[in-house]
Amino acid sequence: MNNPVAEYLASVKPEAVNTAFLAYLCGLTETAAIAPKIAASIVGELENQRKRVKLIASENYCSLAVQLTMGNLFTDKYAEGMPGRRFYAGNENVDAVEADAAAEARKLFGAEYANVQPHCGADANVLAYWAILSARVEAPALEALGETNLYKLSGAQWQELKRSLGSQKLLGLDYYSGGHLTHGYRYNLSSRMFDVHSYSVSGETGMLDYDAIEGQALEIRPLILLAGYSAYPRKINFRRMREIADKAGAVFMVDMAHFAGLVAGKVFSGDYDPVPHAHVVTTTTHKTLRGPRAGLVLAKQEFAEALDKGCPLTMGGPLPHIIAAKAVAFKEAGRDEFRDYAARIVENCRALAAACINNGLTVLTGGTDNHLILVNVNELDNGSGRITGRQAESALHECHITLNRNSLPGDPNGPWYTSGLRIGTAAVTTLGMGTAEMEELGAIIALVLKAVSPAPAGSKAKYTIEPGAKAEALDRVKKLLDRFPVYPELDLEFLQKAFC
Ligand code: DSN
Repeated sequence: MNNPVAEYLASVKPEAVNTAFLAYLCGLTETAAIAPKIAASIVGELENQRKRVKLIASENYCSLAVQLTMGNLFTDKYAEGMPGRRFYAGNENVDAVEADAAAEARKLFGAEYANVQPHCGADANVLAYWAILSARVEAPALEALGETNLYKLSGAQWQELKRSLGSQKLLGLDYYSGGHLTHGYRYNLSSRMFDVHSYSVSGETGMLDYDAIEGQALEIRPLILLAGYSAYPRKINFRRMREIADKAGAVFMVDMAHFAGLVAGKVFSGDYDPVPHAHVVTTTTHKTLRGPRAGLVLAKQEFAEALDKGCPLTMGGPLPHIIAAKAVAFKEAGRDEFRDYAARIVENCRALAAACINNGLTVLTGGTDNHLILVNVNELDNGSGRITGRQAESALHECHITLNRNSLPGDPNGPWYTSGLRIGTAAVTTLGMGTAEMEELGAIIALVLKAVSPAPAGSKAKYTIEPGAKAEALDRVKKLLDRFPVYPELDLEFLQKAFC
């Protein structure tokens, strides 16, 4: 097509113009004029997402309002500092956007303080860790030296202060129990910043054992007690965790990246809402919260000063165009429809867990309280050997079901091959699917997993899948997705003709 925008406009009556589609079309036309392959890949991604059902627990589909807010001239601005106190001139509008986004975040979560600058969850965690170190370790150390300003320290004092900062204890959920890499995993910066200790889920129930955590915390006396997860299917009692932190003299930090949408949507309230209980809460904004790919830190006022020094502490220039999209997402998450959405995520997840169990799969802890379940695929023996999480993930992807393999507590197959699958319902709930569709998805997943065998025998990555089962699964996924298209506002056929 010479000019896709003109062709589209000529094909519709003015009152029938689809503005979201038109906006996409204009954007892709600009992109294709410079980089046609990039435009084709964007359309290719839509095609891919239309034909594969997304069950990755950490992904979602944000609104087109959020997406379109990201593509604007704010990307050209440098804005180190905080609203009203920048290291560059010309930030009047960035100030307005950032102040609005932070106010929306505070209102949505009932937080005393919000920093909307982190680019992602890992960024938010590094900022939170250093702000806690600054407020609780560095500031008292400076005070003991009769100083408030790092620049006034002698070379020897500065060296001594730096040495002391890395020796504090962090106590978080261990990786195999569902903790995140940034919670002290050996290959992550967090394990170099802190003397890391971990608590695990109970070997009997697969759930957190608060009395055991309390015993550990009182023995270790960490600077930070950290709660939160990437792969734990149950809710956490944050009031109880705060009690433990207080007894141990620790700062209580929560990483709610996975379940921020359930907090915003009031599914997790009272003892299960981390914001009133924790000193510092971090999150991503793109998982259950359904905003742009980015991060956020919420905190009690005590940490505001340290967090406001995020630049130059751990961050450079913020991304004002993404912060604008965060403001849009926070407004969306404050609506009644979002509460309904959050409740349906969990309802769907419970239905999916039941469907998996009814179809003979092993679901850890016997169910879920949140948006994800963990399935132990290593329990299945299809006659020619047990499969790994990696084989299960690949076979399901071949059948157009996208999810990810995951380590399980005490996993004999390690973090690469794994024995588990993590399955989440945030994205399919956005598409409008309900419990009937979860029953169908559970049945299709079981159909595929029961048809997979390691091949050659003993392989942890290669596999065969029985062709009849694969054909049936592909057909059933297609029928499901035909009823629930991703971004129905976008005319895929038109975009393919224009850009592919
Ligand atoms: N990668 C995200 C997840 O899948 O949980 C967190 O980093």
